[in-house]
Amino acid sequence: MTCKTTKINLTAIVTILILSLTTSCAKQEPSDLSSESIIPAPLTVIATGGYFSLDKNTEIYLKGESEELKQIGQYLAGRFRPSTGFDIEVKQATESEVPGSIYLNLTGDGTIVNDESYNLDVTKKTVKITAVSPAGIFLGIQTLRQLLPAKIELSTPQKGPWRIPAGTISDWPEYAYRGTMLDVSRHFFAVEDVKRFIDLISYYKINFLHLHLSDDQGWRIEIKSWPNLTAHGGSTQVGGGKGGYYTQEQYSDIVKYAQERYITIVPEIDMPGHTNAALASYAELNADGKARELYTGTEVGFSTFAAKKEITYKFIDDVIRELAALTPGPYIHIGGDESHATKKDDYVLFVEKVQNIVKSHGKTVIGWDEIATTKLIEGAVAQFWDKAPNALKAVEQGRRVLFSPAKRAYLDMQYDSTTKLGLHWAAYIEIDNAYNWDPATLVPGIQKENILGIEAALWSETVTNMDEIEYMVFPRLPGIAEIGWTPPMKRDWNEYKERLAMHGERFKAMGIDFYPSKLVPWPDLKEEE
Ligand code: NGO
Repeated sequence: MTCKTTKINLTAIVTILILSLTTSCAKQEPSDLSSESIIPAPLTVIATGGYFSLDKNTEIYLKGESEELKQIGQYLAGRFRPSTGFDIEVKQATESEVPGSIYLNLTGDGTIVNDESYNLDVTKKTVKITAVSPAGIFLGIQTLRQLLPAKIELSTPQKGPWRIPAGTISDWPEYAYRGTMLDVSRHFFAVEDVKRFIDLISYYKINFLHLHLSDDQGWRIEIKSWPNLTAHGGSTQVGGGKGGYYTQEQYSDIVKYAQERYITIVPEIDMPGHTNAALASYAELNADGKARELYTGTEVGFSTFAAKKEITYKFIDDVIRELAALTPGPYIHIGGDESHATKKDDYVLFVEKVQNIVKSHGKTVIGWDEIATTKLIEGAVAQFWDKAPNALKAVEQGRRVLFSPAKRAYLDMQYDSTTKLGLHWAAYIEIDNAYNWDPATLVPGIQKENILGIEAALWSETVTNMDEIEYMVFPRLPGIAEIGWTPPMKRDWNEYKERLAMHGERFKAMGIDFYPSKLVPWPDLKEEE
């Protein structure tokens, strides 16, 4: 009896082994570009059969004179080097085409739609990414990475083959703004963590990173004219840990790192509420002239700048001036949410004045949806997180809306009632809920032309380190990225979940600590060597 069972089990095991070997061999023969799992889904994909092989002779050729293009070439070579072990050279292209090479063509080909569009042409002989701007080339590279086996993302040498299915992809985004927000105030995250975060989000073609740099619990950006903001106001965080802050040099390093990945940093100084860290650092910013105690809890809505004091605006002007000088991007975010301790008249006065301060430093203002209850200056953007009527007020004023509805796009919301990290005041957000919506139809009265884009926000009351960041962000972010990139007609949850499943191996290869949702048919994810 025992013997028989063992025999049957052995036969079963051998059959499974053979089956899994044949399927994994089949997986190594990519020949149908149209069945590849690319996230966000590209606009058009035409498969031509066969594949290109990346091997030790592959070189990267650049067409177009541009320093940025050279940097992108190096970036691409750098991405492929650790896992392939190939020392891929980056060279300027000549007239004759070198078979077996990757071409980055900053020349356009007459079909390119905008700065973020790219064409990717793969034949047996060459791979070509064509765009009119370096951003387009960079985005095309993200697609290319996803066409190689997941192990391309590992940091140790792997065996090939490195095959890319042949065909043509022609692609551009639905929305110009595809963002993520990271709250570095409630818990502080070191420069290295932010850089890793930037690398991970760029893989999904996210192009804006909003940094929530100040809140009741901590001020995280050095302001040279008001040094106590960080010396005192940055010295703690939720739970009483030691907090931290970015020097201007470190911050500029983050900005540059992001720029090199075609991500624009949007800095936020939250005000007039959510300002306890500043109010603890400078007594004069309080209406009663008394400094507040540092705060390490998670309540909201108790702090406010003194809207009627002149010093408040001198302070804000200094802060925005220094921040604008560190910000190559167009936007500065002024918060404006949950100012429950500010009288309504004061709030209106304050937001109207601060919008003009931002403008005077050459930047475009963004604020949470509450700012739409005041008169918005031209170009101002309201970030819809909570109240649709506020978002509508912005549209009525002829302003655009950035979509971050808490019920769908808050990455700090728990997946379900068993999730240990996170909050659930807005909703439990499973992977399907995060994916299955369209900003252009979510709020009646707000259409695509009123929408700047979409942003997924990670608040960090409960999130304390990189692993926890990754667990809350993945795998919801790829879905939100697809909402921002791919037109609604081309999006379907049932098809998406299959593609997402194939990214499990990529998450693993990148060392991402993701939430293995039961709604997604993940393949068996083996431990990486
Ligand atoms: C709200 C609040 C934040 C919280 C977050 C938690 C906005 C815009 N203000 O979103 O202070 O951290 O919820 O989910």
